[in-house]
Amino acid sequence: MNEQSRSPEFDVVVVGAGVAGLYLLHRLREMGVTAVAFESGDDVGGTWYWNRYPGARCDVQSIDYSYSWDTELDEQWEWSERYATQPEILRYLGFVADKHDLRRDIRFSTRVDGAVWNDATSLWEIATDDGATTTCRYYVMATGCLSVMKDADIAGVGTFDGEVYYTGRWPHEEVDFTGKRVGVIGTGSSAIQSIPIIASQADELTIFQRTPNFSIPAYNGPVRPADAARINADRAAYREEARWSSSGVPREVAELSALEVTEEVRQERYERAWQEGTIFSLMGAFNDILTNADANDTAAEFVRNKIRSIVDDPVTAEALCPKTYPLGTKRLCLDSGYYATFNQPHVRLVDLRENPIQSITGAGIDVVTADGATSYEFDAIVFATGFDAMTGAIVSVDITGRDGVQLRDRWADGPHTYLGVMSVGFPNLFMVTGPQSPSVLSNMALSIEQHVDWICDTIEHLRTDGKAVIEPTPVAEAGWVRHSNDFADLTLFPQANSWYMGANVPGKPRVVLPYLGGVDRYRKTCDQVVERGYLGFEVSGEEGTEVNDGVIIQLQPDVGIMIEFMEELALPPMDSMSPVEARAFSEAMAAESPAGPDVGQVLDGTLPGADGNDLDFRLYRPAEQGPHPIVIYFHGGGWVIGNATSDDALCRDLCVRSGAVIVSVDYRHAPEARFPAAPDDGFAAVRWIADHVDDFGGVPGQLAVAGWSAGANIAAVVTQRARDEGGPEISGQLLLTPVTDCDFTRPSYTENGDGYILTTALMTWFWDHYADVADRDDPRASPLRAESLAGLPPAMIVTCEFDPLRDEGEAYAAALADAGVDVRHRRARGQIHTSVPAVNALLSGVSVRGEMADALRGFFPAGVPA
Ligand code: NA7
Repeated sequence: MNEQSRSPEFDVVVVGAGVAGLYLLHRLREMGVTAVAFESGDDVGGTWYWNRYPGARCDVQSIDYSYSWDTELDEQWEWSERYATQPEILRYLGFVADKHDLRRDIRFSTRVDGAVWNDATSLWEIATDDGATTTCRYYVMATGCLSVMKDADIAGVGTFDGEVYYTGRWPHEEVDFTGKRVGVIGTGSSAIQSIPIIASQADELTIFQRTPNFSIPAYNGPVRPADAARINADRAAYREEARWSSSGVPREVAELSALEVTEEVRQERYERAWQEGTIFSLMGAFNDILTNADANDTAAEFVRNKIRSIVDDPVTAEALCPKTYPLGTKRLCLDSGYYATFNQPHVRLVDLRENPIQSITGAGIDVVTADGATSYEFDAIVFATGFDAMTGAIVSVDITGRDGVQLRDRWADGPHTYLGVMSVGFPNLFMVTGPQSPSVLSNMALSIEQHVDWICDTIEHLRTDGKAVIEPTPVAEAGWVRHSNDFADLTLFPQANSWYMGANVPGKPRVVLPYLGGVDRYRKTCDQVVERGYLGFEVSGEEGTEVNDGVIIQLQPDVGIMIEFMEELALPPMDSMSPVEARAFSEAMAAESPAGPDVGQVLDGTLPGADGNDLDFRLYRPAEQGPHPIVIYFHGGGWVIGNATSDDALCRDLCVRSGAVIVSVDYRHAPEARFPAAPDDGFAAVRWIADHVDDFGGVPGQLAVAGWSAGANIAAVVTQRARDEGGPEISGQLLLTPVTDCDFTRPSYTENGDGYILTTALMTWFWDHYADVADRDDPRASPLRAESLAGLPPAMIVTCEFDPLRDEGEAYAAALADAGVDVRHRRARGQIHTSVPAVNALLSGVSVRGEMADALRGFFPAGVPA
């Protein structure tokens, strides 16, 4: 018998008997595998077992925050309220445990202290606090996202002589504050739920607030008839809709920006969302509340005004108004009378930003004041100070993976996971709703089911395939962490010091912990990983090891969404159209695109082309006082489509960011005017503008060129001609995804020739309209083929990872550098040919455009106002 075939005591060990652990046990039993769950509490319930503080409730409606795997439950269990209290949820979980006889597989009052992977046996050895060790093939952490309390990092903790309570570890027996002076530290969800109830009992209640939270009324009561009707009409369909919604609760998806409606419409929507009383309604009122600071502020101000209208004392009201972070980037709270509690005479608020806690004393709490300190005396102090969220429960166990590596060390700079489910170096260890999964930003009950199903299906797959060990690859994991961070970077979440960011725990790395792509996208991705043969995993068994390496999502999140959207539209490919049709089509698309930013002045005019023809131009002048350097810009469109105004948004953006005048000049198009009409016009325009710098409000000697795609090709050619044909002097060239060559055999063509908007077929169509094959070697068509690139002005070249033109752009950057030209090159990760210019449509290109503008400023060291 070899080591690997040694049988473990259990196929699966589960840690935790909360919402996740219970469903896991059920599924595993159904699969016919042996499983045991260790639970430190003496009953089921997990978070609902521990959080017994007064007023504890779910903040997702109970009809949603409930199991869907047992459809009978919906008939057998009726929630008494929209938002059930903790005792009711605990009863529900107990009911489920009884119904499915799950307790017999749970070892209560047993804590897992350590887990060690044994490479020789391919088993986990689980150590529990009763001194026992249990071996298992698969080890599943179903430990919850908010189960390890954060240390109360306050001086003097432990010195208080009165009663001390922690919301996260509330006593099982009833606590009565009648007649007592009570202090509550913290104003998160736990405090906001418990404060009105504590206030109704206590003689005096003092709340110590470090950061105010946004809270909206739960309007709790019986399930609303409309909600009941909706779910009862077709429960299965409702649950399915929830699975494919972004938050795990079916909702209408907002299509409008908060900034594109009138104030009246905005207020009306916010009021409707407020009355709905769910944590998702306000955030979902518009499509940009979590991505656009200005949009967010309209919603935040709405809530602040509500607070001001509820709280009588204006100073207290202002102190309760959050102003230091965007709405929703700290967990939005749902309350039942929280703000109105502050109107009661025996309730007071201590704003710790003004008067920080000095220390906890035997008698109460001392805070620092302008003239020293004030002491508050209490009979009881309640710590509602939160949790070491998402990673705390996982790293609090000594988990030792391959080569003796501890998970907590591996995650010292933040969690590293693949799909939030597994981590490299920790084979067969699964996490339910781990970091970098939607978890706390979604309906947890639903996300738990999805994770449990995925994990159980994976175990089943391994068993039927005769495999025993699964582990993500470093490449797949790094890709997922990057993707999760990319999503976060599109949002306002990083702006808050929240537990989502790990910022509530001193010393914890500051990274966005939950996955922000939504439940639907996440589910689809997990499914795709499976469909693609467990992409990103190494799987092994007696017959050897199979590695299916790769990254599941490489595109920037918003670029991927845009491509999906375009695919859904199923538009005809441009290369199937005539040039006239293609131009009309592209104009129609442009008309739908968001506008660019405002600039100081926009001016339209004409100037002479190479052949006595008129060329339209549009000039964009910065708002700052001129004169300004001038950048002559050539639009994209494969020499066939586009005009002086077709890249309007990009030109505005460049103007605002660089502080230069941008002159977007048209040129004659193919096939009506084939090569070399376009670069001839480009060169004529540059010469003419150079001769009329004053008329354009420019600074003599400060003239650069820029372009995108075929426009960048023209910019590059013009720069060479200016060098070779006696000027004008060009200070720099900014080339965004340029066409530099006529060779379609480079890898970027084969890798990205289909599926990323600009296709090989379309490039072929462009070239065929533009230039005879015999002409394509000409450096005026393929500037990479110039005899020499020496002596050209500084260049900034941007290439995009998923662009057929990527490699020729990079070849040009390399050739320029070889020729001694000062070149800056940025390969934009996860971007496609058309995404960087998509101003105000895609957010991920912002940093690239910022760098482009920086480069422009660098071309004119002295001339641009800072
Ligand atoms: P939260 O939301 O983390 O709230 C904890 C609160 O305690 C928050 O207001 C903190 O202020 C405050 N706090 C934490 N440490 C201190 C110290 N040292 N001094 C003063 N104030 C402090 O935890 P909850 O239990 O309320 O809610 C957790 C989640 O459970 C909730 O979002 C729901 O999803 C369910 P800070 O904001 O850090 O300045």
